[in-house]
Amino acid sequence: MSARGTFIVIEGLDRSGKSTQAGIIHKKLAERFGDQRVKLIKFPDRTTPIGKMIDSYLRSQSDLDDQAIHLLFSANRWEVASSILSDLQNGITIVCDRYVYSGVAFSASKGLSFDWCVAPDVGLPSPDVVLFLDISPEAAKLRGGYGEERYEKEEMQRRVRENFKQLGKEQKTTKEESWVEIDAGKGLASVTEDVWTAVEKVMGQQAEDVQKLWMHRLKQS
Ligand code: Z5A
Ligand code: MG
Repeated sequence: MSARGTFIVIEGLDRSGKSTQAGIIHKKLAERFGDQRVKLIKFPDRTTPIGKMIDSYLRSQSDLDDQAIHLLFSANRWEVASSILSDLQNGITIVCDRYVYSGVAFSASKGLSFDWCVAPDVGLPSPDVVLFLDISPEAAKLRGGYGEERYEKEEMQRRVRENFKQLGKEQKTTKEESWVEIDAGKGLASVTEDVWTAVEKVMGQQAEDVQKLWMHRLKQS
């Protein structure tokens, strides 16, 4: 059993229930280990100066080149990377609502190359598990429809889903961190049960050192 915290990432399509599940896991873990031992974080973090630029872009209140917004999303993670690392090392478990996988899946769906999209996130703290909430764009749409933000269009969501699946495939090959696909189209109780089963499986099983994400990609080039 490792003394450091576990880094749990929740990813998935829009309306797949990421924020709902992140909240539930955070609550359950806090009940089990205490409030001080578990933190809930979310990307984009719209509260920082970089996050405010992202928020304005997502609401179509400002325009940016695809490359520029991609780098801002990554910088928004780097600005808290050292605090994630120190929390994990201090035994705090982190539940993270979206991470690098959203970064690559969304930007690549706009036509940027996969490798280019991956590069700025290389070296960030590596999650111990990625719970990918999978849902068809049609089923997601039934959950109140897509909102008003820039990427909330069915066609784009379809391409984003393919990109997530590609990342999952690569993850399984490299075994760098574990990728668990969860059918998020089911009812809330059933999805919650599947998510909790996956969380319980990884809690405390991680290596003592936090790995740096996707470092093997640097060695390839
Ligand atoms: N983005 C990016 O491009 N690059 C990056 O690096 C990052 C993000 C990090 C904003 O993200 C955008 O940023 C996003 C990706 C891009 N683009 N889009 N589009 P965001 O995280 O701020 O988006 P959000 O609006 O907060 O979350 P969401 O993805 O749309 O929703 P969700 O968190 O997955 O779902 P939810 O809010 O938990 O649930 C949605 C509804 O479904 C709600 O009414 C629930 O009560 C209901 N629900 C939940 N679970 C169920 C089940 N099982 N059954 C039925 N109903 C359910
Ligand atoms: Mg959300």
